[in-house]
Amino acid sequence: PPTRAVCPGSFDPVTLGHLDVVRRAAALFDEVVVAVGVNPSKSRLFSAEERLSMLERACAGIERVRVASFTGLLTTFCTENDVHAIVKGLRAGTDFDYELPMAHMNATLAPGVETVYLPTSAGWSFVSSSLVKEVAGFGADVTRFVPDFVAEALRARLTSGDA
Ligand code: COD
Repeated sequence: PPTRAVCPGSFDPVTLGHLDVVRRAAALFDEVVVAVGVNPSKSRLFSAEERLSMLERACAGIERVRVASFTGLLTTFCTENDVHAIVKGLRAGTDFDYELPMAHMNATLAPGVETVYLPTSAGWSFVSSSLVKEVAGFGADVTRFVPDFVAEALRARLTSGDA
């Protein structure tokens, strides 16, 4: 049977670090679903619809990748979509400390769904959605860290006064 993995995240917004992990996951599995977790109790800069449409545009050229969103548990999404692996990127030890309990929890909730970690590519090791938002908010050029249209969306959102 085909192997199917999920790359889950908040993607608020998608960065070139995320896309690097997605591309590398696509080389390892038959199909990769990039899934935006929608948690209405968390405040985000971009709405779920905006995050999804930015991801769709960013992933359009990557073969064997599709984009989806989910509410509720990641493991429910995995079971319902016949996903066998959860792929996460690790930037530093702090990512590992945050991710390991989630891997154990997810493995307990959905036995058989494995979590697979990919070490960040060195060039993206310091790139996170939150730092990109912070420096973009101070007017820095973030086109080195996110797709051009995401940089434009950040500029529009962070200078419009409604952030
Ligand atoms: N290089 C490599 N990897 C990176 C980089 C980079 N520069 N930047 C981010 N990543 C990786 C992150 O390590 C992460 O694996 C992934 O990309 C997504 O990152 P974010 O920040 O967009 O997303 P998170 O960490 O906020 O996503 C959290 C989830 C939505 C996956 C999580 O909260 C979840 O599963 N929620 C659903 C509810 C649920 O099931 N909860 C119980 C979990 S046990």
